[in-house]
Amino acid sequence: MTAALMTCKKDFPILQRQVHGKPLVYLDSAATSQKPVQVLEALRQYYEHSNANVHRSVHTLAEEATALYEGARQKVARFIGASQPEEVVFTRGTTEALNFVARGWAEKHLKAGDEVVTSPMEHHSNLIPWQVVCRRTGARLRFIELNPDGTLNLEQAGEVIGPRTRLVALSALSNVLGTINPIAEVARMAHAVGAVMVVDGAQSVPHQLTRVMEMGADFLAFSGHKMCGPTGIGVLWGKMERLEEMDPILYGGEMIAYVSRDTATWAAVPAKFEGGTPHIAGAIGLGAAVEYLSAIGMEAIWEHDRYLGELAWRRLAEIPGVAVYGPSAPRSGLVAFNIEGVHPHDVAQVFDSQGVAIRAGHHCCQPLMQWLEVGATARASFYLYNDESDIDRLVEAIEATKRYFQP
Ligand code: C6P
Repeated sequence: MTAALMTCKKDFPILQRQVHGKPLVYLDSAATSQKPVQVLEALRQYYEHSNANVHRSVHTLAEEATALYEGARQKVARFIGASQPEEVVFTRGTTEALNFVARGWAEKHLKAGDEVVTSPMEHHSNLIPWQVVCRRTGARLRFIELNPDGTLNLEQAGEVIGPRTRLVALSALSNVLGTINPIAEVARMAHAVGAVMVVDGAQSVPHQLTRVMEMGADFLAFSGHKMCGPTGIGVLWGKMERLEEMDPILYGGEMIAYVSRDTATWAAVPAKFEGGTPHIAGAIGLGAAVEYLSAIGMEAIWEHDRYLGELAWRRLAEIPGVAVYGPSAPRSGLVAFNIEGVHPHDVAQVFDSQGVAIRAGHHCCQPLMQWLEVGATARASFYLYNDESDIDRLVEAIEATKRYFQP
């Protein structure tokens, strides 16, 4: 572990909290991450010194706010290796970004007989928009199946991605299985048949160094709140030509070039997609978050998170009566599990009494739960502020749960 990683926990005030008289162990970063003082301070500074609307007025505060907002766009663009800041569209989060692509690009370009390809491990945000697009256009939704260990069946991907495929939508990292998907490889398959590649980066961008050009994505969606930034802000990155051919979804203030009584024309990308007053503070906070993560180093964070995910998977797999899901390695920094005979919600409740915060449920992945043949799972997810001692607390909480339910 690098020195920066070893000392970063002190940057997160909430992690000093006690829960039910025990030191908090936060293992729910896949749902939302905690925020460092650097991000909290950026939000405070903005509201205390520069709060104004952006791209509208010319007074000093408004110009400061606009410079901060556009500065955040530049920081995010650098963070993901975009070729220009204008390719970064601020949205409310991954869900909104994917819906923008579905409504603004796919509905416009797809017709009956076309095919959309996705996988059964997708979050509902990267499934339902495509179901609806297919229903509206007459296109067909197809799936790349999974291998028994929860990895993608690439051989079958080569069969399902074919001449009728217009769009492939895939998550880079699964929020349940911890599977690391071979995005660049699937993107090559998609491009070979002239399809666009949409990547759900909700779980990957916070943890992995992202280089959109090498990834081969046409669109990438992610959320600020899972990467040390505020809630309510996220990003749709798109190749400029794709964004230019995409229709806006939100009509109103600041997304226009010219409006008459009867008609209107659109502003250039990205303003075309940012109708209404945006989440200015959120964007500024996200800018501070990507600076914070970059200073620690995304390669080091990825290595650290993967190490914890793989270690946790191995340690939990050894416990009698515990089922773990997804591949053993390589895997990302989370592990979904079940304790025999105990409902995952009860598991989470006992964990909470021990000060250990995890998530339980279907994780917005009901088709994946059907594939796993379970109703729900518990899930522990790690981030830069976790370490091996947190896995010890996780294992202790499992033992405590077993004692409680199986005395
Ligand atoms: N997954 C989880 O606990 P939003 O809610 O828009 O910020 O992100 C949606 C989303 C999309 N794709 C993936 C792969 C995700 O993991 C998520 C969010 C959280 O797993 C909350 S359901």
